[in-house]
Amino acid sequence: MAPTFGRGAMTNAWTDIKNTDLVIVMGGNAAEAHPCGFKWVTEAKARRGAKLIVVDPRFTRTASVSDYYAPIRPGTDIAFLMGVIRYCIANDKVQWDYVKNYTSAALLVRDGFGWSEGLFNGYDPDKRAYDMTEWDYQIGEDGFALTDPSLKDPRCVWNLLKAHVETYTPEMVERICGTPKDRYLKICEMIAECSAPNKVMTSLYALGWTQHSKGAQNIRGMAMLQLILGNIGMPGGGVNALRGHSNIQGLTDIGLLSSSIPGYLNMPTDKEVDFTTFMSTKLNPAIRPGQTSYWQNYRKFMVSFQKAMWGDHATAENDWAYDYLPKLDVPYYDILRFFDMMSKGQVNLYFCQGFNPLLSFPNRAKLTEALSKLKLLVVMDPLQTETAAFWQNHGIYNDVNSAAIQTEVLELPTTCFGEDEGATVNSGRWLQWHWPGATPPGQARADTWILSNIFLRVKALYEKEGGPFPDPILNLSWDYKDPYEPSSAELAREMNGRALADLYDPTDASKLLVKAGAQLPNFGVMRDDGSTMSGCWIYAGSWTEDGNMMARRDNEDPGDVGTFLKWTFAWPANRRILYNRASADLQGKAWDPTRKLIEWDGAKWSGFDVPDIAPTADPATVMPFIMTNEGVGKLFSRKGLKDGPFPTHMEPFESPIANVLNPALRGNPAARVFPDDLAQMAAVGDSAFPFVATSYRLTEHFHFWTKHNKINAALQPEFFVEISEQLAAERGIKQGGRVRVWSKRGQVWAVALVTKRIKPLICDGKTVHVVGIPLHWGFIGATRKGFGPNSLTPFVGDANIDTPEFKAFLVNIEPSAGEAVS
Ligand SMILES: Nc1nc2c(c(=O)[nH]1)N[C@H]1C(S)=C(S)[C@@H](COP(=O)(O)OP(=O)(O)OC[C@H]3O[C@@H](n4cnc5c(=O)[nH]c(N)nc54)[C@H](O)[C@@H]3O)O[C@H]1N2
Ligand SMILES: Nc1nc2c(c(=O)[nH]1)N[C@H]1C(S)=C(S)[C@@H](COP(=O)(O)OP(=O)(O)OC[C@H]3O[C@@H](n4cnc5c(=O)[nH]c(N)nc54)[C@H](O)[C@@H]3O)O[C@H]1N2
Ligand SMILES: [Mo]
Repeated sequence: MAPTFGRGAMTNAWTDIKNTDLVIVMGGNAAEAHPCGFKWVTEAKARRGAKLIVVDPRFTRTASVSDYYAPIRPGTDIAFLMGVIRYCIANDKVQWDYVKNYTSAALLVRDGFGWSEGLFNGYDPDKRAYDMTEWDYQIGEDGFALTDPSLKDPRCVWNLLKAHVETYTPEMVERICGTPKDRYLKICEMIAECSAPNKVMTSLYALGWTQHSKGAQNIRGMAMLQLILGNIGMPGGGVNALRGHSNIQGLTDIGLLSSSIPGYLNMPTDKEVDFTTFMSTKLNPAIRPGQTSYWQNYRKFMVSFQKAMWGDHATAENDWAYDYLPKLDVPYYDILRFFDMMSKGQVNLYFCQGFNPLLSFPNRAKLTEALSKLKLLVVMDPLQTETAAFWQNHGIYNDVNSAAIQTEVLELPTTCFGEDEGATVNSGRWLQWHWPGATPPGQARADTWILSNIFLRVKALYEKEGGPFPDPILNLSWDYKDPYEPSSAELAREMNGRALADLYDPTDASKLLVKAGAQLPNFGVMRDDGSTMSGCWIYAGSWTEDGNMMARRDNEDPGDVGTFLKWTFAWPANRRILYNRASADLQGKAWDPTRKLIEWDGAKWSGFDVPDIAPTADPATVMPFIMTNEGVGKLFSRKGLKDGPFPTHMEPFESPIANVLNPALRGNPAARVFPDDLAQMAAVGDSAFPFVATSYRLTEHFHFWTKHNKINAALQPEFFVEISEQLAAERGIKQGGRVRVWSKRGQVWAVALVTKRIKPLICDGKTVHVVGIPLHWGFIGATRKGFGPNSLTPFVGDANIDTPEFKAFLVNIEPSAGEAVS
């Protein structure tokens, strides 16, 4: 979403779903994986007569309450979505005023950009990468992108998009996706209606889209469609990324991914030798006149972060302690790369905190090999995990030679999130403060206690023994009442940030805005001269001089639009619907008077949400997508994604049919794949692995930890796989019988669930069977011992963020010894 809208977060809020006319759940199964949030879909259906469409390889529990369902072959959503865009353009179902003004449709693209046979220009097969030079606008002498507002120029984004989607005819969509043409066209028709300014669709997705080697492009397909329909910024609209773990949104916000710093700032690379070089690519000038291009403030957030980290040791003279930051020598250390290094013996110590990779990461045989090569594995978890016990032999369920494994394993029992105080950030970016629900048992200690103790001991060692560059550790700000256990309140206040000197209004030097030592009211007051500090700029406003905004529980909702501005705090700046300026037209009036959110009164913006635009920004000049350089939503992502400015159909790495656009392509041509892993993948159309497998969750379990709970264990006691009646008949498999399922990387045994919920699909003239594999079993806990999909899954990820390709791979299946159980 960031390459399209400017921010990578769910655009709207859970409570806003009630405002929609049409919900499309594609690439997720919200009724099962987000049952609480799904109640807002039920509200929209019951109160507004909203319709629900589900597109999923399986007829899920979400599908069972839908108005319209269509099946799709795993890993083919781009073809489907590009086909819907083609349909909208061909049938003039476009919200033209929105597209012309609020998207990049009119911008002109360089002549060198083009595509053929499933590849864009500039592809180098040896590097598995594109040269992106030509993926850019034509820039005029004034530094701004050239445009053709009449949309006649063949090089304008709109005409390029129109030509690009021409391939995806209904026949082509059916051929690639296996979705019957009549079902597909009915869905096109339902979606296209939402191009009217007073009709709005919302998209709910999760892993059915992300866990593919082209996951980011799946999401971009929907982001572009929603721009064409004029549904971004609208109440009841948006692209809603439904997050997973209760605080996974918080995890990305505070920079726990190896390539980021809190607030979506970039971790420097080793080529960025000093702060000036680092900042030189982050100046973000506006590329159209008069636009906000808010990332121009980057330096303020970066310097404030450095001040939060190193306080008085971060000065103008030492480049704000830029040298203290680690520098990346590769784009990032994602988990696939890290485990690959571990499997090659390049890692000695692995600290595994709140994570059970032996079950949750792909190609378990490789993970076991990798963990066996460590000297020390430290597991911080409230529960026993399979990862901590990877060296134990559990028969077929974990068939290892324990005597041959030399890794030392230390388990540090932690508290569980339910026993802690703090904020959990939900998908809708709400930071909701919570209080401990129970007292931690036994020797369990909070994660902060464990990490603080380790830090203070490492620091003491550096103090005693020195080292090549101890400064980042010795000088780290650690200003807590109890240094051995900083409180959640102290950490939250630090993330919000405070003034380090009196802050005066830059336009009126006599006006004191914030006095030294006070909590910052918002990120608008941050400075790049060292006079402010903030651990995570987007959280500014969450703990102000008025107290803990995240603990607020006032459910007042003027206008009944579901924004609830006094309930907790939402980043950024308590906005509930991102890009909400786009809910109004060029005069600043709501497109749909029944969906009024914010409006322009001739002097300023106001309404039921915090405006996502400067309060006095003229509606005719300043466009709504303030985080992009263009000010508009991007139909052409320029160099934003490694695998192309438009989404193009790519097969999964393991696929039953060749890419119909270019049979020579394998998977995503720009995805990184390690050579040993490629050798472990089935060939395209491999007759030894004829079936497509996908993996997913069940509502009765949460990953691998609820199997410790007897009630959940009783509800879903045993590992099974789902297959169609046709596949069962073809292979002589009985309902409830035992089966063996194997891929090129491993095998599992399971109970067969023969179901009408999965049907064979016809793709490129070939019958394709889908095998469904749920996620939740292992060899520890109260359930029966079992397996999960990851003994089978391939070790490859998305080209842009390396989320593993868990949702589409090849397997074989046969009946196995053992009695039928039901
Ligand atoms: N009860 C419960 N709830 C959970 C979790 C849990 O373990 N248990 N886990 C949480 C976490 S961390 C996450 S990330 C979320 C995940 O939330 P979801 O993504 O909704 O969950 P999944 O069941 O993994 O996958 C969703 C659906 O994607 C479909 N699918 C597979 N491949 C494709 C494809 O190529 N295209 C399309 N259109 N659909 C496809 C699957 O059939 C499945 O129905 O759930 C969260 N909520
Ligand atoms: N094939 C396939 N594989 C998948 C997926 C899929 O759909 N298909 N989904 C993927 C996704 S989206 C996810 S999120 C992963 C989930 O994979 P994991 O995150 O590995 O699974 P969990 O069981 O949720 O592990 C979280 C651990 O955190 C512990 N924990 C709970 N509270 C605390 C705490 O306060 N402190 C500490 N230190 N620990 C705590 C729990 O006891 C648990 O052991 O699986 C991924 N793997
Ligand atoms: Mo997740």
